[in-house]
Amino acid sequence: MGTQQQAKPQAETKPRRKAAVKARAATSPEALRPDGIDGVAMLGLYREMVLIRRFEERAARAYTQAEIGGYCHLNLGEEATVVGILRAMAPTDYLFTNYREHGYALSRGIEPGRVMAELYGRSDGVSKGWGGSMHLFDVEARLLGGYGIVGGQLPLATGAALAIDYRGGPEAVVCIMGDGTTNIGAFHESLNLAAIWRLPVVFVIVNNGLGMGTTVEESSGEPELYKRAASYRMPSERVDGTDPLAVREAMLRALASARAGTPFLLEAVSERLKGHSVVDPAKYRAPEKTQSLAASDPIALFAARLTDLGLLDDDTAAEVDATAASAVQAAVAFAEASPHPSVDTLFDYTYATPVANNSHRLPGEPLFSPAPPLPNAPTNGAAA
Ligand SMILES: Cc1ncc(C[n+]2csc(CCOP(=O)(O)OP(=O)(O)O)c2C)c(N)n1
Ligand SMILES: [Mg+2]
Repeated sequence: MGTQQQAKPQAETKPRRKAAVKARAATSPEALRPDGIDGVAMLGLYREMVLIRRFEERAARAYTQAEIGGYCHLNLGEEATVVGILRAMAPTDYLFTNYREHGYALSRGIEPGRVMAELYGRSDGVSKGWGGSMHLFDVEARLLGGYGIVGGQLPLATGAALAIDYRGGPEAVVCIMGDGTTNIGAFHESLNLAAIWRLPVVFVIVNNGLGMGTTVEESSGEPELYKRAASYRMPSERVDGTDPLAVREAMLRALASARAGTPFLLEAVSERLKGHSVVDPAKYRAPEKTQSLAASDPIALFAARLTDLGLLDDDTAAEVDATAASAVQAAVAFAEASPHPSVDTLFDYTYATPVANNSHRLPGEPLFSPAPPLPNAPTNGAAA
């Protein structure tokens, strides 16, 4: 698909930054890459995609059974993009994403039970039950959220890349967003800063064609979103998001660029197979469009490809499916057995500064009541 390689702006780089870039570039890209893709690895990608699919279908069911509260957005149709991105990342790289992130957590290797328990709001969840579907967070897996505010993750990811740059580490940051997010101010601010500071970050737009019910064409002056990078003289590329191998290869190029000090914008194009969230029946879609979605199903497409290559037959496909189904069943059992978090821990992970764990106190209320009077403040009855 399209590519757009641009010359880097020749802004003066401070010596410290130059040293950091040199250290990153000197780290062998091979050492940072996962193994190449052979038949076994391709089947592994397929397994991951099927696991995400079964997990999301089960999450949808649990949501309609009121086992899951809050909002719930699924990666249905984006499985190839998810696994392609994750397979290109080194384990030491950091990942930021939005609220549509269950698949990213699973593909990052987080136990399905811990992800499901978080959706159920239970204490064994990745965010100890206080985050829910939109706020999965796991420092060990270097998954730094899960954000419900559209675009909220972009400045944070840029800041993380700045921290890496200061330390001179070999890591990179990957920041996922939807197509609708490219019209948020933080998109411009983050890409601009990443470009001028030459930060090790890859911004990935998962273009599923819709921001809730609004199409990319209706919302974007430039609907070929990867071209937005030109405003920052940042290299960019558009890739078929239904092809996990193409996504992985594009992502390896993007990460190599970012590690060498040139941030990258990657656009992966796919379809959102269902509504914006579990409760959205997506009635705004034309019936013909809904019917044609099956042709963009990345799992069916990859299965056909693996079959052609002689890597998948009916028995193997059935075994992959059964394995994923039983992993998801075990995840649900784990979530159901996990206790609800204690109300005493309500504020534990909310504020950096200590706040009394008193669930009757509202955030922002003064800690000590009544507040002491201000010096020189008029007191009741005092002459003005
Ligand atoms: C700042 C902000 N504005 C509006 C919303 C409501 N909202 C939630 S998701 C969404 C659409 C985002 O679309 P996109 O970036 O394409 O991501 P997708 O849902 O398709 O993955 C909107 C407008 C929000 N959460 N945050
Ligand atoms: Mg979208």
